[in-house]
Amino acid sequence: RHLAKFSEADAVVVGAGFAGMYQLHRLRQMGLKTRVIEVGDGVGGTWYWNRYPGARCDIESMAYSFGFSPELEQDWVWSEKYATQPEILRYAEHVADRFDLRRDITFETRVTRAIYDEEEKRWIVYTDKGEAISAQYVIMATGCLSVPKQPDIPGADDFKGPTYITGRWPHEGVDFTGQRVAVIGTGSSAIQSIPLIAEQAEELTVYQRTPAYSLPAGNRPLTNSEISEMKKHYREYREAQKHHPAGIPNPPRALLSAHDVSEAERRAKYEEAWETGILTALSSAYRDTMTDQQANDWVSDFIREKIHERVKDPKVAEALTPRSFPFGTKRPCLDTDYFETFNRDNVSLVDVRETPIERITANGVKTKDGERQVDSIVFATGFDAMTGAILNVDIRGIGGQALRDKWADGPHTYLGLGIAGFPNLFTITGPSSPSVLSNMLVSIEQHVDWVSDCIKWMRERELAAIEPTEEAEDEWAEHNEATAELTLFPQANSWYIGANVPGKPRTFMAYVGGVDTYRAICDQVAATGYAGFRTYEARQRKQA
Ligand code: NA7
Repeated sequence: RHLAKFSEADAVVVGAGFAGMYQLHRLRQMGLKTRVIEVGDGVGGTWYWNRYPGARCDIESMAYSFGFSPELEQDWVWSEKYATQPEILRYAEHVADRFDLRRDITFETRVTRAIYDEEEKRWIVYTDKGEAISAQYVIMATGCLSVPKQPDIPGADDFKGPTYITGRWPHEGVDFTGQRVAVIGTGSSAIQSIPLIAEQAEELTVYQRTPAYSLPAGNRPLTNSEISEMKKHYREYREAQKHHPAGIPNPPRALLSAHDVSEAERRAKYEEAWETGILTALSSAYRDTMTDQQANDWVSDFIREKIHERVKDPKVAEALTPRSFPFGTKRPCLDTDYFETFNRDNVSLVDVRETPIERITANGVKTKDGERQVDSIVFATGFDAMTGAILNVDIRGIGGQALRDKWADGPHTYLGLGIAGFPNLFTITGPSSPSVLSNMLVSIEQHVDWVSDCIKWMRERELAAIEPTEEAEDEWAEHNEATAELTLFPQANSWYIGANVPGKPRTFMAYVGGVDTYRAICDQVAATGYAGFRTYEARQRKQA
């Protein structure tokens, strides 16, 4: 294809979400000419795309924010315990303005290919606007949940009315007043949007395949004293985030096993955790919740009882109760009145395990019980997680090897940061890093800092390229698997494991060893001169 433009940069960053923005800021501080390429017409990534009703973060707003700039964290004022999507987007825009990031971001442009030139030890990055950029480094800041899973239900194209995907919500919003609406899916996105759609729509039918564990968020406005208290101690808090397994230090992880206490004590502890409305409160109530079946059964049963208390019709309550996987092995949801919504007269639940969707028709959704006519369909069916956005770019490394081929049986990386055979290509919160099992902002900052320090180290030594060795990658994969096997995580058919996308290879794609342990490992690798990586000098082939 005709190239409209050829340019040079030190680094190309793909994506202008929180990861891409901070990466740009860091590289610019180091004096690197950096280009960010972004598909959307604004910054914010996840918070740019997910504009469905009720979209909020499931990490407290004062914790889900950048820690790299004490001035930023002092100036910015969050309004609620859990920020809404528009507020987080405003924050992202504020960050872009504050650090003058937009001048290096090319919006409404997609990176289509990235080809490594072994001789030059540089990447050529191609965009859909006909630009080719030669760059020494490519940093994929493409997000873990950024490519919505395409509707995989037969007939999806036959439907005459409008369809919506939660992760690609129209910017102008949607008014469901007077409509019969179908929502397909009951993950976080569905659980957040269903109560609001139910208030607006004439009739709402929810198609559920797997019920979710959801805890009441207890969302509320933040008080001035809470805000000033956090701001007084923000530095210590950021340190605590770094040394917590999920980057969520409150409430702290218990030292006791669930087996150490009486049933009454456990119950009281669960009740207390439930009341906090914090995503990790129940899983950190006892140290063995995610590793011991009985410990997990206790807390899972506690949540199941709560669902039955919240839903009036016992049959509907049971249908909404998760039984097929242990609590926490899929990311739990936080909700505001989700289960109570099924007590409304205009809301009904279809359990598609009992009555599978046969197809979508011109006028509605057909199961074996017949066709239900609807005016709009909302697909809250999730994402091609962790690898989708990376593999959407045709990436070719040493010897022309395609990343898609290398990852045909699942993603292989070293630390979720680098990929053998693909020098100077870094992934922010890449597969087999803790990423989605943590407070993303904490993981993003750690990765961006690590990548930036690595590049700085290379520049000080005038090295042209760095890549992990195959051995390091294999060892990391083994360590990942062994760590996951010590937990209950592999029991769930989750997107952590690729189970939600038909045909996707099944491998556990997140490191379960904790952000704290992981950080220590990454720091150790850096401190030992990037052990597990090999480096290249500019003109010579290989160096030990
Ligand atoms: P999720 O958590 O992947 O949820 C997707 C939901 O859609 C889930 O209930 C799926 O059921 C359901 N689904 C997917 N495909 C189908 C089909 N074909 N038929 C019926 N139901 C289907 O995505 P979310 O956007 O809600 O949340 C993603 C993350 O974003 C979340 O964890 C937070 O961290 C933020 P399944 O469970 O696969 O049986």
